[in-house]
Amino acid sequence: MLPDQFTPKKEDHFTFGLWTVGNRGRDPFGDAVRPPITPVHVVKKLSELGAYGVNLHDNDLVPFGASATEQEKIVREFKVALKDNDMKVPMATVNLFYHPIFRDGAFTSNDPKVRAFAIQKTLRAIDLGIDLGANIFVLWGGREGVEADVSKCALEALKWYREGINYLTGYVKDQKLDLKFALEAKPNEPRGDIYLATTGHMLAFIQTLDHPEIVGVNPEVAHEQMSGLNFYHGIAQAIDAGKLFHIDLNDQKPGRYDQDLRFGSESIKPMFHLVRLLEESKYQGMRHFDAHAYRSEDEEGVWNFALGCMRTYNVLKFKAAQFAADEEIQALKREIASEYGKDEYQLHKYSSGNATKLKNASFDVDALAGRGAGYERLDQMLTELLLGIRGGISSAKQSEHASAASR
Ligand code: GCO
Ligand code: MN
Ligand code: MN
Repeated sequence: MLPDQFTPKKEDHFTFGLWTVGNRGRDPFGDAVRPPITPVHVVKKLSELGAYGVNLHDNDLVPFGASATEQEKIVREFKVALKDNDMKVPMATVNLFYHPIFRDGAFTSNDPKVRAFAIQKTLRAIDLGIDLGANIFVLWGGREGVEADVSKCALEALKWYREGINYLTGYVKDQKLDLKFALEAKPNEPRGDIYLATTGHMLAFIQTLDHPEIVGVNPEVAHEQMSGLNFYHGIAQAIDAGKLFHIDLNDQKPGRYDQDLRFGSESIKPMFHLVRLLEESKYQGMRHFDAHAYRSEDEEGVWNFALGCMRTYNVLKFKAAQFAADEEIQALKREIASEYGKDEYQLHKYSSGNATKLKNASFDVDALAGRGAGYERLDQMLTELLLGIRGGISSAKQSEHASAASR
């Protein structure tokens, strides 16, 4: 494909997990369909495609149980590949789900020895992440849940979960590491039910921790959509709370298992709103993809998948700029806003005087209730813009808005 304005560039800050492009297409019903791709090859290929970096679980790079000498050799070679390809590792994480020891949870296992092992493994993964330059550490508690609630008390499990995270933030503070945690929610899969099922649950939980200032969230598109939730709303809440430290971009058909589809391959309009929000709110973090190629694909399909994720983000960013520059759309938005008038009751500020005024105010309830909103026309304009039959703005203006949106 010839380069165009949507071709990914380093400054777009796109990252992929080693486990994403490295996914071999195994599923509960069938074996791997693709040969393994080495981390060094992933780094080279992603860099060629324009990605900024790669993220990893400890065991994506260093096999479980490797000796210190083996680890040292693997990390040394990996660092050379990063340097040669101008690639970064902005985020690291820990695998607390694959090994059978975690069959009944890691931080929330009933067995204190398993909980201790999980914390030990995470401390070591933090050290590895720091060594590779990461400043975000994601915690996804894939096994932190139950099939049968008779197995453990949910209150106890939450207490253990909190103890685990407090231990880790204690370590980061004590060692003066430049690292923040991002908690990733998921409602189920692989467990029947996973504790702290949504980003909203995580945001509330964070406030109960010892060091909430270094803990935020890592929301994933698929995980919120599995619960039938509006991802854009969840992201707005995370931004509002100052907690959007990282993001897992992918896609998902509603009501399915976790599909981890190519970003924007299904939910074009919701992902438009998401990208517009990320860009306009000046989100500073990485645009990280936690998705994988269809099982039908060979390695070439994997790189097409990766390029597709990044291009779709850039196309949606361009569409957000077009939306902002579309005179008719903006005029309709202004018209809608002006019809609503201004906030004459000062609702942003309680005072006893304001409250007295409000209690005595009279409203024309019938007129207010009878008014149509105009959103059918507005949303149709957005639909046509996304389908490519609107966009009558000059290319100069488009790039002006695109660069404003990326600032
Ligand atoms: C999943 C999760 C994981 C995590 C990853 C980072 O559903 O499998 O999304 O991919 O994001 O383990 O901790
Ligand atoms: Mn997922
Ligand atoms: Mn994820």
